[in-house]
Amino acid sequence: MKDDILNRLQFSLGKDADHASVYDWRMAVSLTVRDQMVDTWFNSTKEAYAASSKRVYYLSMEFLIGRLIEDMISNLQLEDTVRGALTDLGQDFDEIVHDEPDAALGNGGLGRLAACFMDSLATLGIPAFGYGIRYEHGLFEQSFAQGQQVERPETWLNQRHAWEFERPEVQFPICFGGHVDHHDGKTTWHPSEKVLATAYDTPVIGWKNEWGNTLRLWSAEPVSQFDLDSFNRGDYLAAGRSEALARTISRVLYPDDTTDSGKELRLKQEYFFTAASIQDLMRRYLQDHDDLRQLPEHVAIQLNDTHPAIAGPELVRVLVDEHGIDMAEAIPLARACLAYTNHTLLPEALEKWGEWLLGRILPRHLEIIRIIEETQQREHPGSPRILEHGDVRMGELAFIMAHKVNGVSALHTELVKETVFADLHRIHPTRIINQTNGITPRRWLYNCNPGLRDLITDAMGDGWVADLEQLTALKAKRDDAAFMQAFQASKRDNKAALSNWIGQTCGIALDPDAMFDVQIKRIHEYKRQLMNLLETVALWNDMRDNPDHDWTPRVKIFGGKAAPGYYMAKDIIRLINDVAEVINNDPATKGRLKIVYPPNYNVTMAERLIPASDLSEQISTAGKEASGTGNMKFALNGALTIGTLDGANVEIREHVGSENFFLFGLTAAEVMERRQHHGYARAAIEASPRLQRVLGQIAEGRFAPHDTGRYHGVVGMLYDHDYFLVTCDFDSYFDAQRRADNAYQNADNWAAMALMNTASMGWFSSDRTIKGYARDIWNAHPPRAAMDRSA
Ligand code: 26W
Repeated sequence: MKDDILNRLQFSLGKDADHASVYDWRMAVSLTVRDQMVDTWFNSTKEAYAASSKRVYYLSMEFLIGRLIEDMISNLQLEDTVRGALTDLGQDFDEIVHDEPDAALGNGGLGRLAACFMDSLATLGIPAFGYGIRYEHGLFEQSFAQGQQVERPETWLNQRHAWEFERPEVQFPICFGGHVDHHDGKTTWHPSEKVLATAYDTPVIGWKNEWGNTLRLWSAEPVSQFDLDSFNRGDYLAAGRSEALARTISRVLYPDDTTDSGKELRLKQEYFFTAASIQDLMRRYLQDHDDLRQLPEHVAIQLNDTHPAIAGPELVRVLVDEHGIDMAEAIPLARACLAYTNHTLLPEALEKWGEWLLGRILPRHLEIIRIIEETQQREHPGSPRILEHGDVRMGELAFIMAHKVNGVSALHTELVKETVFADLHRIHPTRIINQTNGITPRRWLYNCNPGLRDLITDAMGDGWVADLEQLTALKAKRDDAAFMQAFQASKRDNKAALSNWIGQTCGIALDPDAMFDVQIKRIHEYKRQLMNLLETVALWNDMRDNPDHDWTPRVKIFGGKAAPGYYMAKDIIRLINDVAEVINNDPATKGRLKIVYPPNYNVTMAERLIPASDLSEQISTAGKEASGTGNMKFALNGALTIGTLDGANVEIREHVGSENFFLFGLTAAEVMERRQHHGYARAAIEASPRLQRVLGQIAEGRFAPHDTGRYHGVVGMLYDHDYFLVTCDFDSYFDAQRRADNAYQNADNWAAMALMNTASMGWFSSDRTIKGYARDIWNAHPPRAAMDRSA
């Protein structure tokens, strides 16, 4: 290993050890490790061809990968080897690992789920491709100026990306605009604009390097690089115009995670990667097959939400216009290949494109959508329409063009059947199924929590890493004092390490024995960071009013970005920082209460915060969080959940036991019922003196003395609107927090509850989730029976 690293340093980086920077060492290590996986990758591809296996194609606008270096090293079981080699070379493994920028090609839950799924598909040995966009700029960098979020372009590609292979030979033309003409039964699309999609491949190697799949990300390139005539005329801007325009398509990730921007460029991004992916999978299929009617036997396409829903019309277009299959046959043929996952019920997140816009950008597709609509209406008169009020509704299109539609938690799937797709569910009663989300235990325990990992592996071997339900064996350790001692110590060590990091990065001193209460996720009103903040102020008031009480010291940690155009979310960020400024400098509650909000929350920060957490905040308004996956990561790492009966919280509580979960709040049904009562917010506030006092303090500018009116909007919203029932759940939430305080006072009992969480989270492995998709949707299997863990 040592020689290989030095070799790469010399011949790939052109550096000798004495002059190498951390970047150089990281690249040398990464390239050396990458060398070790290429065989597996090649052999897997060959095996899939040899077995003419069915392939899974996971189409997603987002892959929230984070860093890859640790994942690659541990999946190849090379950690000790690399650590040893670097030590011999006088280099620090952790410093080198931390030098890698996050690949932040996603907004939040949907993007991270796609990344976890890729790891599980490879670990299970199921032949698969992830298809997405190679954004030049991922999710923006967040910093705070006077407590307010500031966005700056993210720059992960300013450095070479060690893990990707450019594939200049894999390039497809992508067309836009123009018009369509029909001559004697033949349809021809005459596009007005064309760009090229070039592939960049990242190998996805499973646990223990047994199988390798590919993440293929498309980058937009101009058909013609450079307009020499304009240049010679001195019109330099014109010379580069077509290039700039083409590259715009894969320039940047849209930072909205719940609001449909409706922007033309977003539609072009969605079609760009979808069309490139379909051309690529068709090319691969036709290499070994010539009868397209067998396509569904060999191709399973999963649509990660509606963002790639244009795949339906695009596949039909290719089958009909390029392969001469009859429209009436092409539609069911395409449907048999396609499946769609819904990740949200929020009306503003359900994509719909103006018919005029979609018709202008994709004229042939609008024609095909009209035919799909007619076919659906003919086969199911009165069925909900795709085309409505001049809009193309992508949810209805995805549903109608999919043979299976799934929700991402048991509760969410029921709500999908009862609300957003109720009418389509009545017409197609077997199409909607549930596949509760999961997380990869490789990244979210094995890599991010080495202390707990080693404790578990010493106790039961490492079988759990690829078979997480083995963790149930840990329940027997509850009465093993030595084990429980070590279990508590590993959490304490993580908290001490985090306290150091927070000290360095935020300049705030933390007490590692305090309860670390953490809420990390995108900022959104339905996730109710505001309710957490209000409870914190109420606790502060009580601590000041009752200084002699034996308070459980509490550290409130927030992390999360707001979509740049989401002003209420930005006000909530500012309020959290303003309140932190006052409370953190209040001598009356020094050592008892601290608020920390490290800027630029991302995957790597989650890996740092979650292993050091005691309490996991999963407090969304019931019926609004489709699943959540952070909730699973916390529980797996021995944090207790305070939460509502929402999304996957319901199933987590069923698995860990209600006695090991701090439940509060209205249920989804009660939320719907309460909304019928006009003035429910005011009534709730009047019924809660504690809440009233807190809202009064915020409204009068207690946390913004130089701008007292700063939060009139936020408080006014709670009194007059409060759509997410913060006011109605506040007291129940406050009481649950006090129950957590009391429980934390008994460290051994808390540790026992934490152990029950870790031991009971095996079912929430994304390996289990992917096995469900493979069984119930894709009918896909690992070609290598040995790896067929679905048996
Ligand atoms: C069109 C803009 C846009 C972009 C992204 C709308 C909606 C989205 C995503 C669907 C939002 C998202 O990330 N949803 C989250 O998906 C997770 C994975 O299934 C769930 O665990 C979360 O509950 C859900 O909010």
